[in-house]
Amino acid sequence: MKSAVTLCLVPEARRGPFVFHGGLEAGCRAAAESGFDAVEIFPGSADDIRSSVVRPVLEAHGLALAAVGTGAGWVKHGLHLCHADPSARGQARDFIAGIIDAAGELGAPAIVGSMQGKSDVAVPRDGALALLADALGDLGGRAARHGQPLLFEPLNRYETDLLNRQAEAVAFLESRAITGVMLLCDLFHMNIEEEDLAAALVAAGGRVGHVHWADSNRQAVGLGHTAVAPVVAALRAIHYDRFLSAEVLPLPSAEEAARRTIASLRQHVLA
Ligand code: LER
Ligand code: MN
Repeated sequence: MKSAVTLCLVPEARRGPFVFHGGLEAGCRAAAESGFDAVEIFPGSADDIRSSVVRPVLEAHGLALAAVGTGAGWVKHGLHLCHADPSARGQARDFIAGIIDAAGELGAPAIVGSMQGKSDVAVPRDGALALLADALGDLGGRAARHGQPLLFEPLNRYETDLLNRQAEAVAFLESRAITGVMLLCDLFHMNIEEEDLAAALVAAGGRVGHVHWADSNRQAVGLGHTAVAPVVAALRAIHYDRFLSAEVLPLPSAEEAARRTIASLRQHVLA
């Protein structure tokens, strides 16, 4: 398993669960100095992660790109895949597609988290799930053309009413024959929704494509009360060898969140 840390390039998301802010160069330098293998970037749009801009910075700091978030489509533009307005849904899909292509050129997958959306009075849950299935099928195929999975992230009930648990998401993908999509299992959301984090990971098995390595309070692992030893044992049991990415609040500071995350990885994963 490899380590990653979040780097947010979007001023509107400064209060979000991201460790580093303040630009690509400064964030990558801090990530490398902290000892991470990779960064997970939250860009304002595909334009922020042009290969000609990002690749030299990653190379200069010896970092990989773990994944790229698409949530700025929601945070900056109010777009999501189940929006009642077809033109907003189309723009949401185009926004994600642009990031899939730009991330793909850098050899990384894109994430669908908050861009999955939620139901509302105009789009009841069944209809929203049908829209989501159609979009994920299309975008999963696009990601596959880059040799990447599309990472779909079940979110907790306070963020969406669509798919909150890993098993629900797997059943959804399988029953609708959606290919090219893997799960992003965020330990913070799982702490709210799952009965047993380790059992949920084992059940998701080979569908687990990315992990957000966060404690119960969305701080660095070690600063909350999630028992991560069984989580790591579950990931080993399913032969998970991808990223553990610290999508956590920069508390008590970005540097300390990074330091505590690396310490948790040394204690539980690299030991
Ligand atoms: C994104 O990775 C995430 O976990 C969400 O909570 C963002 O809304
Ligand atoms: Mn997450």
